[in-house]
Amino acid sequence: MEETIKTFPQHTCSWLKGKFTFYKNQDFWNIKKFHEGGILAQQSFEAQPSDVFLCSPPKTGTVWLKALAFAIITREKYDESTSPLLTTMPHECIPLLEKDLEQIEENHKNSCFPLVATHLPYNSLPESILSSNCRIVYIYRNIKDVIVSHYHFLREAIKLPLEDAPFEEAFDEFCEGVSWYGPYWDHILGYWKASMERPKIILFLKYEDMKKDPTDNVKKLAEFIGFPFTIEEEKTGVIENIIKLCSFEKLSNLEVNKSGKHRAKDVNAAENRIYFRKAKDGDWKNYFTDEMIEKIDKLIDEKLGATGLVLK
Ligand code: PAP
Repeated sequence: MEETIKTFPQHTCSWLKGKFTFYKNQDFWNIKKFHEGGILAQQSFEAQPSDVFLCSPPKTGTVWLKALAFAIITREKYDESTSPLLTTMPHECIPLLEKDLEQIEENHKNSCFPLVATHLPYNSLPESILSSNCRIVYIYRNIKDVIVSHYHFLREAIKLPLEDAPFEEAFDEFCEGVSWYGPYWDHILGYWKASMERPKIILFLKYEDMKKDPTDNVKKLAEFIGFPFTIEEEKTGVIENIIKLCSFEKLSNLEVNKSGKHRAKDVNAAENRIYFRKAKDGDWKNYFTDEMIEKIDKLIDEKLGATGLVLK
């Protein structure tokens, strides 16, 4: 398959000093190994109707959503002092469709663990997910903060110092649609259109809304994935405890997330700390010029204006 992927259109990021190449297939950009994993999943993955998919474009709050969903479904077994989240990076708690097919199949056979994560665009999801009517939770985020987060993540992934990574170039590239699993707006549009057609099986969450009202959003999430809170749980603070456990402050200060590595056995294993940067709404204001603001706002109006989603 590697040879096939090499024939896809390619883009090497010059601002990353040529150390990072995206390939385009099925209308989205990705690195080789995740295209490979996505294609493999399309060819062989058999979803079960009880599977719940946590879907997102990168840098929109995936780690947070995974931690919350994991804490929700395991709350009878663990509490905030015994949760595996205290010692395991949230990405490692939930298998990724593009990477962990064996583990997902194992879960199908030997457990009733329903969660699977993916960054794949809606149109590239394996057919069995759609035909099995699996529930899908989708998280998205203000595009400007996503651009900044994406910039730092790629820069850190190849260990490029800040002063050597021109933000303007990264910004222009993102606006051209070249980003991890991008174009970002197409990713959102795909899931949004599907959610209009199948509202009962796709839940849309917004990063900024989750910050503003975590309790309401966590309740919504728990109900949607089939693990609603009881009145007794609400009264005894179970929701608040889950929110605290999964907060940026808590997770980013855990030893595993400060010094551990994600997929430690992989040659290019990323450090967990790069998944926990600032988690600040509006950090983009420290990076964007007036010209950039105008350009991105116009682009988003053009691409997503009709959806009514607020991304600015
Ligand atoms: P991924 O797609 O590479 O897994 P993802 O988790 O979607 O990344 O997004 C990372 C962002 O979520 C980071 O944002 P920043 O760069 O603007 O800081 C990261 O800091 C933020 N983040 C990580 N954990 C949490 C959390 N528990 N609550 C809120 N935001 C978080």
